[in-house]
Amino acid sequence: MTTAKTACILCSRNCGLEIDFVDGHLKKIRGDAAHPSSKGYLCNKAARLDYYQNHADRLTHPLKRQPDGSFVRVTWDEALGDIARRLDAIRDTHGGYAFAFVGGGGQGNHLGGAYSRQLLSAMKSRFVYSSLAQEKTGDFWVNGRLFGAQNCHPMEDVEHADYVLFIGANPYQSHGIVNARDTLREIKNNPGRTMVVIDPRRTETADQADIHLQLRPGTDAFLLLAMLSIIVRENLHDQAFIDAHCTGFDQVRAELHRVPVADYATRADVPLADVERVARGFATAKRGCVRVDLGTQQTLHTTLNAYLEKLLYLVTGNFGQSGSNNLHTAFLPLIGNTDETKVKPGKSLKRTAFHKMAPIGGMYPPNILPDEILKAGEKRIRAVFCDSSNPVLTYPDSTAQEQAFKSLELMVVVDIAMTETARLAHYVLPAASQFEKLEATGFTLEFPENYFHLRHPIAQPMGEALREPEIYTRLLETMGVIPRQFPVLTTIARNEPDLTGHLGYMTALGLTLSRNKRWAPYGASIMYRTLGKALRDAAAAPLLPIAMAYAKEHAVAVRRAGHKGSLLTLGANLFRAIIREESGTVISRHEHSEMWSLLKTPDQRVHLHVPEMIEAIHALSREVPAADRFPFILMAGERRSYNANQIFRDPAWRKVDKHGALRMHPDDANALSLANGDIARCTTKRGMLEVTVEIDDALRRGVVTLPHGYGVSFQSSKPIGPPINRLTSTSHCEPFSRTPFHKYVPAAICKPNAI
Ligand SMILES: Nc1nc2c(c(=O)[nH]1)N[C@H]1C(S)=C(S)[C@@H](COP(=O)(O)OP(=O)(O)OC[C@H]3O[C@@H](n4cnc5c(=O)[nH]c(N)nc54)[C@H](O)[C@@H]3O)O[C@H]1N2
Ligand SMILES: Nc1nc2c(c(=O)[nH]1)N[C@H]1C(S)=C(S)[C@@H](COP(=O)(O)OP(=O)(O)OC[C@H]3O[C@@H](n4cnc5c(=O)[nH]c(N)nc54)[C@H](O)[C@@H]3O)O[C@H]1N2
Ligand code: SF4
Ligand SMILES: [Mo]
Repeated sequence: MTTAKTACILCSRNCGLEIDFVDGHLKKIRGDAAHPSSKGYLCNKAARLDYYQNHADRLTHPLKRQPDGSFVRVTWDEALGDIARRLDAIRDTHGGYAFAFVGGGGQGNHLGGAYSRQLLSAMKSRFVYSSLAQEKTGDFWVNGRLFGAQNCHPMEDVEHADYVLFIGANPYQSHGIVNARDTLREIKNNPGRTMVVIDPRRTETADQADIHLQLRPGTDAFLLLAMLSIIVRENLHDQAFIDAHCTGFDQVRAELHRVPVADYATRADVPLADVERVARGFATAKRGCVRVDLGTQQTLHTTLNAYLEKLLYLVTGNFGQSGSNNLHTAFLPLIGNTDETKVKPGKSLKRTAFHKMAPIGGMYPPNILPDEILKAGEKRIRAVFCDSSNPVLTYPDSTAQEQAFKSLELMVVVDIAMTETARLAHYVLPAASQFEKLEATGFTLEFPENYFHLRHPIAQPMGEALREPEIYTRLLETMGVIPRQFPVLTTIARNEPDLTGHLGYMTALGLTLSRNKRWAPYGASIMYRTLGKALRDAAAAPLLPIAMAYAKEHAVAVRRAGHKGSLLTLGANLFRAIIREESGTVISRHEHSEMWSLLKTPDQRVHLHVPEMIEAIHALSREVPAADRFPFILMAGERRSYNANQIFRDPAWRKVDKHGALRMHPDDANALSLANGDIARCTTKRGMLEVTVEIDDALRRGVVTLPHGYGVSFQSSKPIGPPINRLTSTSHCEPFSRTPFHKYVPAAICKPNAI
């Protein structure tokens, strides 16, 4: 038995863990009290992690699909040799439009991204399709306009707030905030603090709240505008804050004055007195913050919702202080900045061939992927590399995604398991699990103290599985884009005394890359093969320049976190600490007043006036509620106690809710003569599923929910629980960001024999 430190890989909190590893199994799983953020906290799901590590769908060898759909085992050399030849041919014949990278890191594994993204350069492509672009890109776009860059990302300091608004977020189940259940309990038990939940369902979080506004689904924009209007009409905005830190308030205020408050409260179906109470309460609280999630991001008016939610905390001055919303630093960069107004003269954003869609935050949305594969003619995507994602189950319209993937000239899946998506691939490449390699995430989302957790392997890869750094480096070498050896760099890395902070190596690398510009995009793999030889784990090598850049940009805060060194050595010392500290490292400690330096607007002010959003406010005022032939609104993808994206495959991991039930209000169930446990049919414009009914008086009438994370065909079985994206469609999305309206899917429910 060994006991090792690592982290949970099931959600963006990545709580620190201490695990007893016995005979290949993750046995006793405890919270790690030394972890800088979770401090020993865990939720119910972490105890089940052995079901991720050990299950019958784990991959142990590279596989090649045969014409009859079966797979045969091949060697790594055969697989990578053939993949490299086919990629070269596709690029040389059709150019950069022909290749897309799909996925690239789930809830726990972003280090591999430093390596996998190099393949885009090798394929002359910029097309990264990511799940983040089916939830957060509307939000990133707004951040670009308000704060000057799409990767200026605000988070909320719920732990220290007196007044918290949860809008379309259920942190009791989904977490996403520091030690969610403890934090919620503390607010609940403190009479001086107020928690408001805005959600069509009385969620587990709403059960802890002081106030629950059970709005009609898809009406957040109306409700938020009504709240903002009340705030400016009653002069509850923070004029001193606005004068000091913002521009454009006058135009915004003029718009807000025009909002028909009572009408909009009615549209949202929330009593006006409640809207007023929350607007006033939030605006006058000493320290308030707003947390949103998929309930505003995967529903109608996605991008406008993001703008209004941010206006709420900005006009009330709840920004840049303890207990408010704050920008934070980023260590591993997750989000890019592709704001069309920031493109350098002579350059343009790479638009997709069919939808002419520009990237947001550097990513393209899953909703357009099938069309870009099937309908883009000569410029269509012909080859896809899919890594750490299971788009057949998780992207909108499983049937369309399958059809598109089946038409590809080359599809390669890198995963730890045989998934629904992998079954469609020409090659399936087995990756080491997250407990079998050095790993980390870019979920470094805290302020004023931010931390980074580099996890070391606690087990050996299974069979012939390889770690992603090795897979992608070998592929690039096989494609001939980088040589297999760099003798000079290897020698310098080996011989340089550790104390110099790899300065000699970094200088030599800089010279090599400036003399051989064609190698510049492949720095991660070059460092892995050369500097890696001098490190405890080669995969850490690209973190050195990242740590150096971070230390340069935030030198004062890095030193305040206890790291020492001169301008030249601080970064290398930070890098060393990151490798050494097995529970995670505090990388920076800011003062709240320093948050303003993280803004990227030239005047370091927040630009409140966003013309496109003002236009969206006008469009909203003209919107007439649509009559639909479907009587229900289905929320396709609820977070519950036993789902965790598509990370687990073995259904035995679940203690409850084995069927992934359809929740429905008792009155609706009565009207359809449905009882708990009955089978019902759920039909949408796109598909039909048979589901198990669970009666739930926490819902609004006319709203039903299905969970995310089910529908797995474990060991090629029939889908277990609802594969919800059979019900969703690629065109049911926000026209602007193309994020799907998963929380607002018109549906009909009936008894199976009723049709
Ligand atoms: N247990 C568990 N936790 C997870 C995950 C998981 O799969 N399982 N996944 C992780 C990931 S990737 C993510 S992105 C997060 C998502 O986390 P959340 O967004 O918190 O989770 P959801 O349950 O998808 O949606 C949140 C709430 O939105 C509400 N909602 C639906 N429609 C509307 C609306 O029109 N307006 C408002 N205001 N609310 C609405 C729903 O009732 C629901 O309570 O969870 C993370 N954590
Ligand atoms: N209808 C509907 N659809 C949704 C949602 C919804 O609410 N409703 N939620 C959306 C959201 S918010 C998200 S974030 C996505 C999530 O969906 P995806 O982007 O598909 O992400 P995961 O489910 O995390 O993907 C997990 C895959 O990564 C593999 N994996 C695990 N560890 C490793 C590793 O170390 N290396 C490699 N190479 N692979 C690994 C797992 O085996 C699994 O196949 O789903 C989205 N889809
Ligand atoms: S799933 Fe639970 S234990 Fe795991 S990181 Fe999220 S909150 Fe922590
Ligand atoms: Mo997500």
